[in-house]
Parts: sequence; structure tokens; C-alpha cells
Amino acid sequence: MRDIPASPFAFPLTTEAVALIVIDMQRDFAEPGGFGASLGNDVSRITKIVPDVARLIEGFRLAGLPVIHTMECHRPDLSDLPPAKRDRGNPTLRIGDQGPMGRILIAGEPGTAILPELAPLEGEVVIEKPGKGAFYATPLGEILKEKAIRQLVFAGVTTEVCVQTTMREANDRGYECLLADEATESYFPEFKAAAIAMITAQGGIVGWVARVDDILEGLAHG
Ligand code: TIU
Repeated sequence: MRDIPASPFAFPLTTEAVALIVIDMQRDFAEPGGFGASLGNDVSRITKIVPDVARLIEGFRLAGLPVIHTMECHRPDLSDLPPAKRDRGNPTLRIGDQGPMGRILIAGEPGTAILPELAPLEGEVVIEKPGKGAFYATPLGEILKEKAIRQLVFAGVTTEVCVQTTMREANDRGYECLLADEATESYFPEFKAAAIAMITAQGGIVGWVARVDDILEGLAHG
């Protein structure tokens, strides 16, 4: 175990029991014509974190530690898409509609893929999830138990939606959760800041936040 600098206090990084979970770094959230853009968001904010997510992934791979990827997506027949999710708001394209990168947020479509710079390696776990949280309706919990994982380092998008939801699910299940500051982003800078404040307030009620360099240093010396 090695303490690494973090907020609200040092994180006890335990290399025997930690995994990286990269949330939804998909073209649909990062490129024009995808789901994020269809909701009216400026998606250029998301691509800016790709180098920091990439070096965090590389650090876990070099240390021989698990990297788990998630993808928000639905079956082509939409049987796992509740109307409450599909019909929400007034997007230019709804989940399942044909967009410039294929059907929006549908498994197997080009736009649903993880960004090529962050593509999973053969053998890495990829969780397809129909919800915002990665534990809901997925095998993630069983996979983490099998691997005896007790700590999760989080990267990905968006900080206050799928990342925070999954951190809260994980925290309730007993995992120690650490968010990598520069490796997560929101379409709204003020929401990223608020999510981090909520996560770390009250003595780390949901978890910790740390800088990518400090996490990598901890892995290298763990
Ligand atoms: N819209 C938004 O901020 N996020 C999502 O819909 N999904 C994820 O965060 N992955």
C-alpha cells in the first residue's frame, strides 16, 4: 500500500486490488454528429482529455493492472431502452435514430465505438451498459469480485453523469473510489467542479480525487 496525494486526504493505493475504469470514452460523446452533440453540447471539451486518459491507461497497462472500459449503448431492437430515457428532452436525434456515425448509442455502430486512441486491448474487459451507472444491468460487480478488486480509479465522461453515477454505485458496494482529475470532463466546467466538490466533501463521502501524475507515480512505485 502506498499513500498518494489526493483530496480530501491521501489515497491508500493498493496495487494488488486496484483497477482502472474508463467510462464511456466513445465517439458518440466526443465527435460532432453523435449523441452528446445531439443534446446541444459542445463536444470539443471531451476530446481535450484524451491524452491524459491515454497516459493513465498506459500506466495501468505497464504496471500489469486491470483496465476496464465501459460503453453506454443499447441493443438494436431497443429492448433495453426505457421510453423515459429515449423520450427525454428535445434532442436533434434520439437514441436509436440514424445519425452521421450510424444509429445513435446502438451497440456495434461506428459512433458507439470507443475513441481509437483509447481502444481496449485484447483481453481487457469492456462493459456495455444501458444506464448511466456501470453496475446497473451489467456483469461488472461479478467481474470485480472475481478479480478481487477493492479500489477503482475513475476516468472518462461525463464527470457529473456516468462517472459520478458509477462512483456512487461503487461506493455503496464498498469500493474505494478515486477520480483522476484531468482524465474526466463534463460539457459544463461548473458541473465538473461541482461533482468533484460533492464527491470529496464530508470527508470523501463518495471518494477521492487526485492528479494523473500522482496516480502514475503511485503505480510506478506501488
Ligand atoms: N449527457 C451526458 O452528460 N452524459 C451522458 O449522457 N452519458 C455519459 O455521461 N456517459
